[in-house]
Amino acid sequence: MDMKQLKYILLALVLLWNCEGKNPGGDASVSLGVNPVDLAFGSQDHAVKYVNVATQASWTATVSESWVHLKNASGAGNGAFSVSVDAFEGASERSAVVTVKAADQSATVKVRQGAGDAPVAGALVPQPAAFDGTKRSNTAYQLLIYSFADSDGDGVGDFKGIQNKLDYLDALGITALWLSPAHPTSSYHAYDVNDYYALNPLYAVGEKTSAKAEQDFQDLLAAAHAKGIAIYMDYVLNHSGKDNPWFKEAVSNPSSKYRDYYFICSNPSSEYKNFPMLKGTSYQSGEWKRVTSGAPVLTITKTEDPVKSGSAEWNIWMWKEGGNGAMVQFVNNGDGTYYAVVEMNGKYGLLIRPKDNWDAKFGAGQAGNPVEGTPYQLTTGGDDMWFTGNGRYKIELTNVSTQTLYYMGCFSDWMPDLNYGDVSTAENNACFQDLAASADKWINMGVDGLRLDAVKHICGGINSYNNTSNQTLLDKWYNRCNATYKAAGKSLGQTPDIFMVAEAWDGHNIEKGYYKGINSCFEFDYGYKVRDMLNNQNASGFASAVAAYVTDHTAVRPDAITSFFLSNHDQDRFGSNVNKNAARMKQAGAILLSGGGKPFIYQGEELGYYGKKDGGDEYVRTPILWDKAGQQCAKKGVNNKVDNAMLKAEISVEAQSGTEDSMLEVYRTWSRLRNTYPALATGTMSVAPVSGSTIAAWYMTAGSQKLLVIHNVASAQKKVTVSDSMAQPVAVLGTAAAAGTELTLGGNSSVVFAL
Ligand SMILES: [Ca+2]
Ligand SMILES: [Ca+2]
Repeated sequence: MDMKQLKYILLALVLLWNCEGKNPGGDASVSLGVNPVDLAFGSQDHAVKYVNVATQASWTATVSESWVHLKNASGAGNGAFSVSVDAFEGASERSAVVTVKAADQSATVKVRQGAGDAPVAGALVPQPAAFDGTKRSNTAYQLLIYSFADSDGDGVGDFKGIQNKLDYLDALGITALWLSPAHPTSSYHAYDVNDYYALNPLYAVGEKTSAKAEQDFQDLLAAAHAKGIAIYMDYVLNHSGKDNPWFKEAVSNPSSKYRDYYFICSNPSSEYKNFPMLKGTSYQSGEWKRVTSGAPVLTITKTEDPVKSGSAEWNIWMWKEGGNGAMVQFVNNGDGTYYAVVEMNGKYGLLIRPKDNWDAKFGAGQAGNPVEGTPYQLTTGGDDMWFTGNGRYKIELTNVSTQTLYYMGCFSDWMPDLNYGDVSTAENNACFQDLAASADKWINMGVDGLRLDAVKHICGGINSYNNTSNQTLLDKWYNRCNATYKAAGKSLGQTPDIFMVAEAWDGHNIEKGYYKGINSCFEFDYGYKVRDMLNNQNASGFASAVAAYVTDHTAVRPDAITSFFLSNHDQDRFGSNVNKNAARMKQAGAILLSGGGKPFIYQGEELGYYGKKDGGDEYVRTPILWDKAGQQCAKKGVNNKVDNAMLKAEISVEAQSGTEDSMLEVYRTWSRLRNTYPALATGTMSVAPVSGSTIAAWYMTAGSQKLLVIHNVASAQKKVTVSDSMAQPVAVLGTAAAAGTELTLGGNSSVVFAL
């Protein structure tokens, strides 16, 4: 954003300070300051400028001339209004006066518009064909439900919030939303699913239940579809959450059918080979986690016995509130029961665990305090227990029979990997069928597609996995979901088949193999290429590489759709990758929206967000700031871990809407262009001869329609000779001027011609 606006806001604050108590002749409680007091526009100036108003009272702004236009021209308390002007052909300067009134105070702002700043000779003025309102592009938006839009004020994004902002997404030209996982979960990001058949109660408005969430979700589906916006759910096939009842039962009950939903065994180093799905992978000790099942009982009673501790295999870690901890070991009674006698004088936290297994923590089933004299059943991984006592207590432990098992959790101990049995017959596997049945539910409800998480690690773990098995499994999954989709007959997509995009996070040469199993994958190399091209100011080979990504994929399967993106929720944001350079961020958006494949815009990129993962993943998952005042921002969705230096008024949707050359308006313009021209929306990309060391240029062709796209990725101006006609410019980013066959592009400037 414009530094000028930031300056005005600071000045307004200063004015507000200065006006305190200084209000000669007026109501002592009312003061009024406006800033700036002089606005100058060029003859053909389309800019929207802002005037800040500092007052405690209601205020109104009016203007003396009809060629000046005000927006949001009244308010109560501190605020701002915008000023724009009509084009002006006159030879000398003209002026108008804006008057702001608050109570009995008034202030004026002079608006000037003058000749003397005529456009550069040959400057290209884009004249795109009118957008007919039909969104024909395939532009998707990666949306984080928890941090996009909060509609009920609890600080966490929700389905109604998304529904309320569909106009925003529609104006951005979006035709599909990839929603972050929507299922019940134990984390904020929700990649640990606790119930694939239900939706997260936090995303409901009103009654916070899964049932209400489902109702809100159905409303969202209907409203999105009415605007031609498809909904893709994020499906996590590699693992469930540790709190999923499937996993809890799998661990606690050896005869449960859910035991086979996971990789559970007593000795993984030798037994991992017995799992057919892990064929072709090697044992990775760090990816197997220990879990102890059992239900010891703890009883605390007052005693006068002597203080006693032992050296048995069970122990208690005790810590006094606000003080240090101490470990007390139990005495073994020899009959499978244990005890210790301790002195207490205040509130103590208690943690019970077997000595040989520090991973196994037993605590209260629900957060609580053991009641003196009452047997207390403990659970694995239970909540903290607190006991307040004065005097001497006997702590007895009974029912300590436990079993220690190992399960595969390649990402984390709270994400146990799912087991689909023998991949060659996975469609008959109970776990596969259960997951597929859950997907059927959502597809039948109207969901248009799926994004599949971490597909490389499904057959295997992080360090050792089997690409071929993964592709086979995905093929079975895709076919199963597609059959449901076709039977449901609710297609909103561009093809009669379901759209499914996989996160196969690897280089292009590995990633392309995954098209054997699924009709789309994210091309991670693309974002890196755009980043490097802009940072190195070197466009060599870019257009040919991007065109080749698409043809490589269609060679694997004719219905392939290449999904391009700049960055996602697991990466440093693209804005940070180009060192917050606004010109490069805008041009990256224009590049993404003017090439082949299916573009995904990541929530916040359209506003110029930046952020790095090193402070925590939350900093690349920042909520949308909807208003300049900062009241509408789902910060609690990311546990309030936000960068307030970035989340300033200028980066808000409110400030950028209608502001020419704002990041948002650039995205809107180029997205509208993509929706206007079939050649951009779904055309074929081929390298244009004007390509050069700093010039990325290509043709987009569909039927008889052909466009020439030219981006100067250098920060300096560049002149090139164009052999095609430059008679019909349809988009300009930055500055572009033509004279004969010579095209002059400013730094990080782009132009598109209709041929
Ligand atoms: Ca909410
Ligand atoms: Ca796995």
